[in-house]
Amino acid sequence: MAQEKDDSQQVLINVSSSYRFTHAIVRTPPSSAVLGLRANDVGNPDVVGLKQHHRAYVSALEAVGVHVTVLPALEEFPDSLFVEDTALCLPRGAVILRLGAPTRRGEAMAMADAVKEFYPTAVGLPGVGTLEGGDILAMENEILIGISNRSTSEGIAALAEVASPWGYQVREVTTPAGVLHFKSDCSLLDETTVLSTRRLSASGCFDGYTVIDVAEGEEPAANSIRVNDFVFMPEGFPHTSQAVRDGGFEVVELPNSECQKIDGGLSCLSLRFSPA
Ligand code: CIR
Repeated sequence: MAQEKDDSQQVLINVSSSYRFTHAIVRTPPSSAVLGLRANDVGNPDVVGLKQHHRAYVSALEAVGVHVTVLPALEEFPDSLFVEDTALCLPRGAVILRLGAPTRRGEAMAMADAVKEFYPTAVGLPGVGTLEGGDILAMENEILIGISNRSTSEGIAALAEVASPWGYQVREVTTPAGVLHFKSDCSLLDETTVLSTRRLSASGCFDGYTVIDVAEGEEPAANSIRVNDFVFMPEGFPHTSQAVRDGGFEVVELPNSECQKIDGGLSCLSLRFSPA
C-alpha cells in the first residue's frame, strides 16, 4: 500500500485508492507518431505541438505530486506514447499486457523493464488472449473491462486470474461499436462516480454508480483522468468540464488536440500507480 506525506514529510495515511497516485511512467512521443493508428483520418498530428502538449501533461502530473519517469521515444513504434495500453499497475501488483494491435505488440516488452523497477514481481498476461489498458477501468473493488476490437474475452479472463487474488472482481462489459477502447468513453472521478458518454452508460454498465454525462458532441471529453485531488480534462469541451466542476471536482484542462488525431486521450499517455 502506498503512503502519503504531509508538508512536514511525516508519513500520514495509507493510500490504496484507485485515483491516488505517487508515480507515473510516460514515453516521449516519437516523430513517427504521424504514422500512428487512427480510425478516421483527420490529418497527421503536428509533432512539435504533440511534444509540447506532452511536456505540459508531464508538468501537470508533477504539479499534483506525482513522480514521473519519462522514457525515451521509440521511433520504431509510432503509437508508443500511449503507454497505458502496455501494462496494468495496481497497488498489489502489475501485469504486462498483450496488445491487440499487431503493430503495437512490441511496446509491451519495451515497457517491461520500466515497470519492473517499481514492481519486481510483475507478470505477463497469461494465455493467448489480448488486452489493452485502454479497455480497463480499475475502480476500488472491481475492474471493468470492455470487450473491443483490441481486447478479447480470453484476455479479460486471463486478467481476472491474476487480479482476483489481489481482491478485485473483474467484470466484462461492452465497448460501444465504433469506439476504440472502453475508456475512450468513460473515466473514474471518485469511488462512486464516473464520467461517461450516454452511448456507453445506456448499456447499464455503471448501474449503482453516479454518472456525470458527457455533453452531446463532446464525446472525446469522456477520456479524462482523476489524479489525486484533480480531474485532468482535454481542452475544448466547455459543457462537460462545467458539468464535472458542478459535480464538485477541481478540473485542470490540458491541450490534447494532436493526440486526438491518432485516437489518443489523456489516460492513454501514462501508467499511473502507487506501488505497495
Ligand atoms: C491506437 O490506435 O492504438 C492508438 N493510435 C491510440 C491508442 C489510445 N490508447 C488508449 O486509448 N488507451
